[in-house]
Parts: sequence; C-alpha cells; structure tokens
Amino acid sequence: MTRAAGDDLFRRHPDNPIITAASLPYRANAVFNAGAGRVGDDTVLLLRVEDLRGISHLHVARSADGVSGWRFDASPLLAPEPDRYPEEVWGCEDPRLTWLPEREEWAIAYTAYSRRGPLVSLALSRDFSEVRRFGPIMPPEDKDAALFPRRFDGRWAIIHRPSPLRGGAHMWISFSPDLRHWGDHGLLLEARDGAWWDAGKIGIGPPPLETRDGWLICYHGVHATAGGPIYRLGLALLDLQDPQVVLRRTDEWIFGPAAPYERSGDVNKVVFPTGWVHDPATDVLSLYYGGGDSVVALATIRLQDVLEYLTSAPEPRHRALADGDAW
Ligand code: BMA
Repeated sequence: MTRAAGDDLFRRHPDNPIITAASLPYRANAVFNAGAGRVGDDTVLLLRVEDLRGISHLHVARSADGVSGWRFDASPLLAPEPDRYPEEVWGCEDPRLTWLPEREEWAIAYTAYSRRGPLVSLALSRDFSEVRRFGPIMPPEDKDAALFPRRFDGRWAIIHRPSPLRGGAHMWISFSPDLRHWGDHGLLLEARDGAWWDAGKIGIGPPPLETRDGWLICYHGVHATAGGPIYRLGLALLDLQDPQVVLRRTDEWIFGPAAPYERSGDVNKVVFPTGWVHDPATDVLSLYYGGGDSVVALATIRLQDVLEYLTSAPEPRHRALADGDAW
C-alpha cells in the first residue's frame, strides 16, 4: 500500500458543491456531470441539467475563477429536439469538451438517450454561444465518450464505452478520418473482475489530457454491492504517439464518494467527473465532477503530483486489442 486510503490525491474545494439546482435561473431537479473548458478569460462549464420531467439538457455557465460567480446563459445550449433529432427523445447527458486546434472549434461528445438506449452523439461549437449538431456516431448502447484533441497518423481517435450483452463494459478506442466514420475498434482498458473497485463497468471521465509523460486518463469504475453501486475514480497513462498503448494504470482508486454531497443524492455514492481544466501557469488541475447525480463539485491537484503518482503505478504496457483476444 502506497497511500493510506488511495482517495486523498485530489483535494475537494471548500466551497463544494460549487453549483446546485438552486443556482440555476429556472427550476430543475438536479445539475451535475459538466463538461469543462477554458474559453477566453472564463472557465466554461457545460452543465447537465435534469428537468422536472427527468429529461436532461445541456446549459452553459461561465466564471472567471472557475469556482464562483457563475453566469448562466438565459436558455440551454443543447436541449432535446426529438422531432428533428429522435435520438435525443429522453435527453442529452454527460458532455465531454475537447478543443480541436486543427478545426478551431470545440467538439462536444455527449450521450443522446434514444428509445434504443444511450448512444454517442457529437456537436460542435466555436465558443459555446452557438452549437451545431453533428449527429450520432455510435449506435446504442454506447456512452462515456471523449475525443482526443488531435489526429494520429491522419485519423481522429475517440474513447468510448459500449455495453455488450455479455461480459463487462470496457473502454474502447476507435479511429476516423473525418469524425463521421469510425473503425479499427480496439479494446483499450478492461474493467477488472470480482471484488475490484472497477469490476464489471468502467468509462472515461474528462477527455484525455496531453502531458509530458503521456495522455492522462481519469476513469470511473463501478463496484456493485448489495447496497447499490459505488462510483470511484482511477488513472491511466497512454502513449503520446500511439494512444492504443497503455503505459500505466493505478490499482487503487484515487478518489471516491466521501463527502455528504457525494454519499447521498438522487443516486448515492457517486463521483462522476466529465471535465477538467489545467492551468499551465500554476500547474493546477481542476476536476469538475457530479456528486450523487445531484450537484457539481470541484477537486484540485497539481498535475506534477498526478504524474508522480502515476509513474509509481503498475506498468501494464499492453496495446489495445483489435484481434481475436478483444472479441
Ligand atoms: C452512469 C451515467 C451517469 C451517472 C452515473 C451514476 O451510468 O448514467 O450519467 O452519473 O451512471 O448514476
């Protein structure tokens, strides 16, 4: 054991939860699982807001310090329009924001909740004052998707989480020449088995973050118990040139539900990050996460400390499986 509890790496902000349903300019049931990015002088959060029917939409909030003074748009950026986009009939959920320098725009990978189950949809935006839907890119059931910011050998890459009828739900990586047509699917990170904290079901949190040591990945793992699931977080590092290569993966979870707003909510014992922002000037990494599927919370750490911790983690050094072993 290298750490006492494994979940003391990130520090919870004393003002948590930083956004609740009461902060919004209209009535809603819950606000959680926000995408995050830095736009101009502001941190932008694309909030998942669950309305009083139980259907979610995505709403923009901006703040200069990323903690307080949130300014909410008057209306949602992306609300389900089932007449035009039937795949969104039961909502738009859990956005992950990736700035694509080549296209000079943000990609929003979100879960569209269709009659056939959740699927991965893409939308594009220059600065979150407008949005253009790109449409579904993975059939149901598939969710927890985040794009890499740049191409590898001419192809975009995305991490996503299909839910097969048999076996665990694992993280896959797929490639595309044009963001539309995806293939060369490889099994990237497997959910573990048995009593592990990340047994059975895992999924990416915020989009991969490029660091000097590799692509930093934060993922959630689900532990099924008689008292319901527990959502906790782990870290992994992927090779910079070839993101199919897993360099490191933590054994222990590094963050789990401990605070009251994480232990109890609409869904108890959930921490679910979907966004992070790294400030190169201070090296602070701000992780935005949903607490108990009810509120938005913030935890911080120095990126240097994450990388030091990860480089002491086990070295699986395996490549995504795209052959017989993956299937
Ligand atoms: C996942 C997603 C998330 C949610 C989490 C915990 O499957 O649906 O939106 O936060 O479960 O309930």
